[in-house]
Amino acid sequence: MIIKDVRVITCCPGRNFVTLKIITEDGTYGIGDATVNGRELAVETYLREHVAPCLIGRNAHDIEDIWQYLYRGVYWRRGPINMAAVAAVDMALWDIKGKVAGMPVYQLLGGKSRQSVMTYAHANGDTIENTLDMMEGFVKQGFKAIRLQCAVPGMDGTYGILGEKKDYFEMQNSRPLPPEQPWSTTKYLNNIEGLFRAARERFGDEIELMHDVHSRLTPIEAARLGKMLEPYNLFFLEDASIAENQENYKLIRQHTTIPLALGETYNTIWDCKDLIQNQWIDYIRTAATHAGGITGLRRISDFAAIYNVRTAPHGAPDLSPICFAAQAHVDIWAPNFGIQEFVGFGTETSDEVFSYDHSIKKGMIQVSDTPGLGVDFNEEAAADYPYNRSYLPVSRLEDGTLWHW
Ligand code: CS2
Ligand code: MG
Repeated sequence: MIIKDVRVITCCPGRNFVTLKIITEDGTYGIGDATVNGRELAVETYLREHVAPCLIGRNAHDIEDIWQYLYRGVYWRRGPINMAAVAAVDMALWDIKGKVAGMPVYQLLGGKSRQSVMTYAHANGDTIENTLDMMEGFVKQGFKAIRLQCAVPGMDGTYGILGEKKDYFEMQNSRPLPPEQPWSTTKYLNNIEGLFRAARERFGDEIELMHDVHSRLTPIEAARLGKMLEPYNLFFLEDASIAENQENYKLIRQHTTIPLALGETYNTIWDCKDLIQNQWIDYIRTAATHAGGITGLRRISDFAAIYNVRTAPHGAPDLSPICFAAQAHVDIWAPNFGIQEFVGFGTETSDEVFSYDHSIKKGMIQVSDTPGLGVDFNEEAAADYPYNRSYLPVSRLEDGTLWHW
């Protein structure tokens, strides 16, 4: 299975995605996702100029050796660009191995630990009522877990809701430069409890609830929020505070029993080592695309299992359907799987470019049995959607200080 060709394609069917295609001598190919939101061309260039030439002539079956070659072998370890490239190669090689074996990737990992994969949907609204109306739609579809985000009164645009358009913040429309949004911790903390109180009043105690703080609180503020939300039994509180210094979570943990989730921006097992081995978190949210592919996630998952930490992979729309497929295989295998974030398979235009054999029923992913990852990429269709520079917003405190977004 000698690698003969490596192609990198960046397209924008509704939002930007970087896709890697590895083709072997006999024409078998595998695909991987290398999207780094807002920095797509950095990873595209890295893959094309630095990684692709090193892959030609290697045996596509040597997934582990190629992973180590691209990680240890580059000297510059870790980092989002490097690790997204490693991830894309890794996914593509697992895809090829599955196709050659005639098995879905989860079988190669050791088989299923469950029949389907539980997900949580996102309800975002400009008011508590609108957020809960959106939640009702998901409850009717059968989702058993919902993340709630609500605009903060008195602030123009909040994480989850963007400005007057009230569009979902993740959708890159036309943003030639990063939009700026104000942030007030005081206003946020004065309002957030009302959202969860109203959700429990309207939907009862069985539905699982989660919330993403997007790292905007200091550790002691996060501890206060955890205590405040304890009565509403959240499944988890995500990114309550920045954890560049992982010890921040020791402080949060000392004050609250709310389950904590973190890790969507982490790139390797080393980034989550202290959080996991000190049991400062309950869910590790590393994504296949950003933490070294299926090989990276599998390693993190096994390490986390020792400390009773479960997995909850990042599933935002800036991860392509290829990442989604890769994670679905890891999710159905991982003995310590927790929950999968799910915001749909994509948009109408992205469906022209990506096709997938996975489906969702009542909030549960039915993982494909197609050999490989069960996802495909149409290069011709992608050519109709060229790259369109776009950025995530940035946050500023009301006095102008740049804040965490
Ligand atoms: C968010 C992300 O889904 C989430 O939990 O935190 O969507 C995040 O904003 C984006 O992935 C950033 O690229
Ligand atoms: Mg998040």
